[in-house]
Amino acid sequence: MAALGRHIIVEFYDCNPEKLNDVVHIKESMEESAEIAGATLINSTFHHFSPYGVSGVVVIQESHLAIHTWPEYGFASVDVFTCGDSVDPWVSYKFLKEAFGADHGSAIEMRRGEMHLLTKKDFDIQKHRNVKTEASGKPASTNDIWFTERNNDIALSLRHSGEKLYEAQSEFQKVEVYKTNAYGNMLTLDGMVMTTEQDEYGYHEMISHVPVLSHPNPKRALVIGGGDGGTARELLKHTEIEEVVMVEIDDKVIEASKQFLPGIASAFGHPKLNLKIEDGIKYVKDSADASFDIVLVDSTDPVGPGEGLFTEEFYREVYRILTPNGIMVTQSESPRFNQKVFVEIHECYKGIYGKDNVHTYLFYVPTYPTGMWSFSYCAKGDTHPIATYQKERATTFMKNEKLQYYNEEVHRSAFALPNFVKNLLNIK
Ligand code: SPD
Repeated sequence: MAALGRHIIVEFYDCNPEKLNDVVHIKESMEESAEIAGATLINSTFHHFSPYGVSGVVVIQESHLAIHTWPEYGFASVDVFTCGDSVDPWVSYKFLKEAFGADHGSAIEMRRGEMHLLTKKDFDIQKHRNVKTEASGKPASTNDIWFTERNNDIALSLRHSGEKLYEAQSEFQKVEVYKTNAYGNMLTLDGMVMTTEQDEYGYHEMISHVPVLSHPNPKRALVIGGGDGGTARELLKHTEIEEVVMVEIDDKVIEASKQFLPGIASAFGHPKLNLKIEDGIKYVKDSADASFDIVLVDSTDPVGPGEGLFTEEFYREVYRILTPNGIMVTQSESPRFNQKVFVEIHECYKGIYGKDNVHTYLFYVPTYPTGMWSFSYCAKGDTHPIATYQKERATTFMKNEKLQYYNEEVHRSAFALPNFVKNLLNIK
C-alpha cells in the first residue's frame, strides 16, 4: 500500500431533514456503515443539539467516522477515515447517502500518510504489543449517546440509551420520551427538557406547595399546561382544594406521560381533577371573573405553543379570573439561560400586580440548562409567601406527604435571591 490510510471528505445535499435531526438514526447508520465497510467498532459518541443538528464520531479500530448535520439545510458533512486494506470507505459513503435520503453527494479522497514521505523510526514495536488485547479478539464497543439542550453559549447534556420510548409530532410540537442513564425517563417537547422521573419533584412541589400554603383558604385551582400531570398530582395532595382544573393543549403530552412517566402522571383519573384538552389562553379568556384561588402556569418555554403564555394580555386575563386573594405562580425561566425573558416577564408581572406583590423564587433542577430555575409568585390580594405562609399547616402537610424537595425552610429560603438576580430584577 502506498499510503497508511484513505480519508474521504463527504458532503450530502438535500437530505431528509427529519433523518438529519434524528440522533438515534444517525448513530445507527454511521455505525452500520462502518461495519459493512469492514471496520471494527470501538465506540461512538453522538450529540443532538436542541432544536436541531447532530454531531458525532464513531471510533473504529481502523481510524474514525465523523458527522455534523444541518437539518435546516438538509446538509450533512461526513468524514470517513480508514487505514489498512480491509476497509473500503466508499462502501460507507453509499450506505450513508441512502440512509440520509440524500439527493446527491460529493466527496474527495485524500491519501493519508504517503509512504514515500515517511521514514520508519527506531521503535521496537514488539516491545509495545499488548498481548491481552490481541488475545481477546474484537475490542468491546461502548455506547455513548447524548441529548443536548442549548442556546448559543450554554448547553446541558444527558446521556441516554439511544432508544426513544415515545415519539410523536403533534399538531403543536414534537413530543419525545428518552430513557436517560442518570434521571430515568425524560419528556422533551421540541427538543427541550420538560421533566425527568428522577428530579421532577423539585419543580412540581415548588410550583404547587408554595402558593397553596401561603393562601388562607384555597378551594379552586387552575393549571395551565402541565400535561405530564406532576403539578396536578401535587395540588391534589391538599385536601382543602375542592377542584383542580387542568387545561393542556396537547393530548400527546398526556398520552406519553401516562405511558412512560406513570409516577408523574399518577393523578389522572382523580375525582377532583377536571381535565380539559384545549387552549389554555382561550380557557382563561372564557372563564368568569374571580373564579380561581390559585392559577399555576406550568408552561413550556416561550417558543411554539408556550409563546402566548408569556404575554401581558394573557397575564391580565389570569389576574381577572383570580379571586380577591388569589395567587398566580408561573414558571418564569432561568436567570442565566433565558435572561432576557426572565427580566421581561418580571417587569410585566410588576406592571399588573404591583411591584410589592411579585416575588421571585428559585429552585434547583439538574436537568434544565444551568440547573437554576425560577417561579414567580404574584398576589392579587394581601397574601405574601413569607408573611402569610402558614408554617404549622406546612409542617403537618410535609409530614403526611413525605415530600422530596419542599419543606418549610426551603419555602422561605427559596425567596432569598443572589445579588446577580436582584440586580437583574432591580430589587434593592
Ligand atoms: N425549560 C423547561 C421549562 C419548564 C417547562 N415546564 C415543565 C413541565 C413540568 N411539569
